[in-house]
Amino acid sequence: MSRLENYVLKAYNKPIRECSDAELYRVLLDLVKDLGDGLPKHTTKKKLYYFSAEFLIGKLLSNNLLNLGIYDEVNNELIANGKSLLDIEEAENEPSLGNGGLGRLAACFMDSITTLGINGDGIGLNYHFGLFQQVFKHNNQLAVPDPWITEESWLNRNERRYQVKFKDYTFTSTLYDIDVFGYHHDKRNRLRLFDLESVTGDIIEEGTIHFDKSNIEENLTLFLYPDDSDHAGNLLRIYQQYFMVSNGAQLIIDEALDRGSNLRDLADYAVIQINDTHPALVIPEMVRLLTERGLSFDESVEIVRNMTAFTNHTILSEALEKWPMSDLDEVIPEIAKIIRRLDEKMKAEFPGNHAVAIIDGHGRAHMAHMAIHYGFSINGVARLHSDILKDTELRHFYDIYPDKFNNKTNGITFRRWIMDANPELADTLDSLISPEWRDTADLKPLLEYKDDKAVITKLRAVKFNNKLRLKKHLKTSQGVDINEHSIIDIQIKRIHEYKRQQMLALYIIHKYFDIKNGNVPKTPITILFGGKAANAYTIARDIIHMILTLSQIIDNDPEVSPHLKVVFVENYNVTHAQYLIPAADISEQISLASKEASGTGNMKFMLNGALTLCTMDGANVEIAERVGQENIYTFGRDSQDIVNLYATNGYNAPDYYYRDRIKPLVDFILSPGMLYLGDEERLRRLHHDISTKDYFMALIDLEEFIDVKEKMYADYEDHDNWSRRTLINIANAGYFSSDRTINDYNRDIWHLEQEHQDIKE
Ligand code: Z2T
Repeated sequence: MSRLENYVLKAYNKPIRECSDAELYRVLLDLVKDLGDGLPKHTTKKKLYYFSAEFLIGKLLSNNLLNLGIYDEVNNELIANGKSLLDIEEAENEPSLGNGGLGRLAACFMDSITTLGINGDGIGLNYHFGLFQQVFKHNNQLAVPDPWITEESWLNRNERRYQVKFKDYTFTSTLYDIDVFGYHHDKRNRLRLFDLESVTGDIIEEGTIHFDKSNIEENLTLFLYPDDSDHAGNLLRIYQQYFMVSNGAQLIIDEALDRGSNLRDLADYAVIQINDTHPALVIPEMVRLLTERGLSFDESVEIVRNMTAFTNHTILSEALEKWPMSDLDEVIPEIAKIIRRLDEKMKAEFPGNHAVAIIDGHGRAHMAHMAIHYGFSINGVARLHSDILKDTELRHFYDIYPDKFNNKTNGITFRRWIMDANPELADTLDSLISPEWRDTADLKPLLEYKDDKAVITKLRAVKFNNKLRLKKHLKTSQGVDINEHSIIDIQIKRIHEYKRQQMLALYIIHKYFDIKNGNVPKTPITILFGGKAANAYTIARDIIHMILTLSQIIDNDPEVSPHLKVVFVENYNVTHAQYLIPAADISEQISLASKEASGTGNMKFMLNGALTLCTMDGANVEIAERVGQENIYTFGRDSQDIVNLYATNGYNAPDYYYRDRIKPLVDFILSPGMLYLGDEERLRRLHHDISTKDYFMALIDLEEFIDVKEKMYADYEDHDNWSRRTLINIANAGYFSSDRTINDYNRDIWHLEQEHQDIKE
């Protein structure tokens, strides 16, 4: 009897084929957890702690089976019994414990850390409600709570508890662990998610996200903040952050003592990577804990400095956290005191250098500044971004600490983003270049086939099958029909003005006019958007509304709809991404240059054989460098231009709005058809914003964008050459494996030994 049959029989006393998908999900969950418990523990002295407010892990079942090396075995057995893993995974809720790129990066990193045999845990919070679920009603985004935790889940209750002291409360935490398995590796790591017993979810009214923000006891870990690099935080956010880092710091000390540390040598036992500033309070907290245990302040500060490294993920100033000292005094007065001492210490060392102060002239504490002074490393997430930090945003810090600055270009885990999301492409690669790429991420050998007609044809067939799979998925998930023979052109990411979804919408208006004028595209075009807007970010919600209304106008127009379709995927998340990305022909990476720190969707599309349409921003620069100008479409002002325009106030939206090719497109937002179907207030506000302010300069690159898109669609008609270029993109994607990124972090920052004990099948 097989392992699975055995588990099923024990649980339900019946054979596999008589079980429901939900029953099989439960059994597989138990089976994987038991397998995990049987794996050996790490034994190294030094351990990594990756602190992050977000871990956007996505569904775990098939990924865990894959990493444990039993995916095929289990899948085949299920198929033989008339079941399918894909259907079974429908029973799993997606844990959406992240907003976007930053949280997903943390999840990819945990996969790679474990796969590379590094002893490292993730430290975070067990939010009872993940990022809100997006529902469209009357072409508007509504935010509905996401109670993702069910009776059976990947969470394992841990008996560890810690006291966390605030001015008005002392809480006792609870801890939940989620196992992280490495691919072809036999030692697991864990996500350590701290929680509070008194948070129950009872204070949520059915279907709303309103709750009593002053009731800290009942809502501290209730919600993930729906912010993606904008909008100020508040007291509850300080509560969350301190709760996370205090638990994490206590855990580090306990585990280090267990492994033989005497605290003076703590930096030999632990290294902390802080994922943007959300966990920066770990610095004063660790100082507090060490001084409480008898070390001097200066000694403690040096230990903490030697064990803490900081990653910056944005230059948008709204997202650089600055806490009013008065707020810190109100919530965590002891920590506020330590921050004042850290500020004095640094001011004594750099007198008169106001640009690098922790506490500024308005009494606000700059979390990034604290993390740079009192850590040993600061890195950006793509080469261009790291250069901008050095030259512009953090240049005063670069002047005093040149050696702390380094770059770590982001990456993505190939386990989820090709093996799991695109099995047909993965199998095709196996047959062409041998399955070794699954361990090395080396796809370069594929280049040998770039002029092989049969291979090119095969890649095209794989892409078509993935379009069919997406078609089926969209039909069942939102009742939408797409044409599998159309060009699939996708922009999926958080909705933000700097990412310029509004610019793509203006292109669509151009195309709509063009088709009305009789210029029908040879191949029909489907443009898909996906992404959530922070609910308080009005203009972002207006952009969603505009696109939904526009798509309705196109659907209703029989002259246009056979040639152009616009779909806004509802509730975009990791699960949807895994269907969308493999089906794409065109990857839209059109942020205003200098604003997108890296991007990681760009890498996922490239790996899955889409061609990139992009500005020279974030990691797009490095993608272009690797594939060569013939295999990518770039346009628009470069980051130096844009940085200069901001510095000199040199952009004036009306200069562009009144151009002949632009004004009719923007004005269509207020056309009778749009106003008839849409919400006048939203449309007027958006039109006014774009034509008078356009803070993120959607209009500056619009004409070039239209021209390059037309060229791209025309080039698509040379099918063989197009597919040949997708092959070149896939072959050059190896650099963007997060295994490479993590190797770089380890070589330059963490210096941990890797335990190599492969469980190769
Ligand atoms: C986020 O997803 C990102 C940056 C943030 O700055 C916050 C959030 Cl929630 C505070 C993104 C960047 O926008 C993106 O360019 C980058 O690829 C990603 O982080 C991972 O580094």
